[in-house]
Amino acid sequence: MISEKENQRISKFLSLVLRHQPETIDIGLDENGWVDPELLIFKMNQHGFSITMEILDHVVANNNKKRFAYNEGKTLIRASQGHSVNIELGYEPQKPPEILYHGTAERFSESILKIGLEKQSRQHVHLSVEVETAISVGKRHGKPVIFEVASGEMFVDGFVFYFSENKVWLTDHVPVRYLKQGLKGL
Ligand code: HQG
Repeated sequence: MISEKENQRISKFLSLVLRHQPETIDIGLDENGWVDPELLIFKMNQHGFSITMEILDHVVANNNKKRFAYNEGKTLIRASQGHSVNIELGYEPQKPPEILYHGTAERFSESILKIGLEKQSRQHVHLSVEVETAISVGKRHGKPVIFEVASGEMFVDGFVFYFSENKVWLTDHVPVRYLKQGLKGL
């Protein structure tokens, strides 16, 4: 169908327009982040891509983190998390596991240990069940460090957690008292 390289190129561009800058191709997202896939294809093709519904299906199905999802009738498409644009994902609050992980770069540790985990430009702080996921997320920013988050305790204390369709845990802020830096053996 398309090469892995092309798959990644389209996927990266979809992340850009569906999470951060829909105006790049002159589309708007609705209040829940959705857009009509036909319109998305049309606009992408006006901006140097050559994609079809089959290709979009392929990218959605084969994305390594399942970043994009259709609604039930496949009349809409959106990114399942990771937005910096202000949209309401509409996930129901969920009880998280006792421990979750956040991977970041060493140079951010000092600030994180002072003020906790902030969502920065995104809409949520992103946490994972698997420590391996946190390590690879941390590596994107530099020399990785891992924080263990006492998410079970946070939940008991009234903090709200969401679980995205592609299995990323989301919350607004993690205060320092729920954080523990480092992992045995890392
Ligand atoms: C750091 C990827 C200083 C935070 C992943 C992170 C994820 C602080 C950076 C998703 C801080 C923000 C999100 C503080 C947080 N002081 N630095 N107080 N609080 N930070 O990219 O979590 O591949 O916005 O640790 O899988 O790295 O894009 O967030 O290093 O789920 O689909 O500020 O992106 O998914 O960076 O990554 P990001 P993230 P995709």
